[in-house]
Amino acid sequence: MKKAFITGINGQDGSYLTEHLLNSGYEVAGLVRRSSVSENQTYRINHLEDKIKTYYGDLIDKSSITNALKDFKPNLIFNLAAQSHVRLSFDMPAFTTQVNAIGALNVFDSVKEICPDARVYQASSSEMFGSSVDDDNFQRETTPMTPVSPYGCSKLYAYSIARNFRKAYGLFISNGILFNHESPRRGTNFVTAKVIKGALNIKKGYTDKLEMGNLDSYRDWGHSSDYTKAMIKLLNYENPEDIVISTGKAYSVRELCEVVFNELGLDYKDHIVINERFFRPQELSYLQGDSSKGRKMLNWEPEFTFKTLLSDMIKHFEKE
Ligand code: NAP
Ligand code: F7E
Repeated sequence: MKKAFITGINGQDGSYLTEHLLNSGYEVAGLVRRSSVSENQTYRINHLEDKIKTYYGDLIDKSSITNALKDFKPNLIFNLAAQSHVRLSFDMPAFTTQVNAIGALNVFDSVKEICPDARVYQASSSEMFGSSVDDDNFQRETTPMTPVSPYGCSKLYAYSIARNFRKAYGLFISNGILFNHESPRRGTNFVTAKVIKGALNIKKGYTDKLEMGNLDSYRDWGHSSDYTKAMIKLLNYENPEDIVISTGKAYSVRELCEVVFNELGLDYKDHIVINERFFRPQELSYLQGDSSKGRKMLNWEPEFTFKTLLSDMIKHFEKE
């Protein structure tokens, strides 16, 4: 049986990835940080508790990674752990860099020492493109990377050191350059889940306002369940590769608000209040991914559209 090890197993992507891997017959283990309220931290994977093995550890503590790899002996390693919130990366730039950049280096260095034949997935991000957009309004594998946040800079380091370890030491490390992806399991301080929760609270009469930041940025939003399937396909591809995964369609945050509020019979203009607190010191204005290389290579297509993604999330948050 093939064995997969996931850092960030209890995150949004980690939980979907674990389900897909178990359904395909993999044995799965993952790294979980120590938390003072552990039952809240593992809510996304509690339903899988009996089927997986977890190790306490932290990307900043390399010995915790090497000990887990020595014990579990995986064939596949998915490095998903990160401080993944872009605006918060401006408040915690050093911590974000320690976890996302040095943490990734700790993973690759551990693989080199303990299991150099294992295949490694690095969770790279469209945030690495920053202010670069090709003339046709898309970002793709060849688009220059000019990140505009501490998060984007930290992910660019991890992406680059992954490529360096691939060439220098012959390790099988692939970068999945994923555009925004959401789900009912998305953290509620990311914009899709925040707008949906906020609109539902207004509909239920709990409040009348929702405070938001910049409504004029554009994102290419897909579903985490679709994107985690692409991660597995990427590690089962014959060579290590760097590929973009996206839907290819961009919408503004304003359009997101319009669709969600309309769906609930509300007008977003009556309820949204702009608060500077939610703006970033530097904004990434436009993301739209061209994933034609990955679609062809991996025979992958997303099942969810922008509208069905939002419906799936609304249905979930309505029950809360
Ligand atoms: P997420 O829900 O925030 O999950 C992040 C995971 O990393 C959580 O399990 C978290 O554990 C863990 N973690 C954080 N710091 C850690 C540390 N120091 N040591 C060990 N584990 C740590 O993020 P996601 O949406 O699933 O994203 C997965 C990965 O893809 C991340 O690397 C993210 O940066 C990247 N990515 C995401 C998107 C997207 O749109 N979702 C797009 C491109 C790339 P705790 O619960 O303990 O915090
Ligand atoms: O913001 C705007 C905000 O925080 C999206 C992460 O998964 O994708 C994600 O990063 C947009 C931005 O995601 C609010 O300014 C307006 O333009 O949902 P977000 P993100 O920053 O794009 C990338 C690819 C990753 O890799 C990251 O890990 O929405 N926006 N008002 C707001 N955003 C938030 N969070 N809250 C607001 O009130």
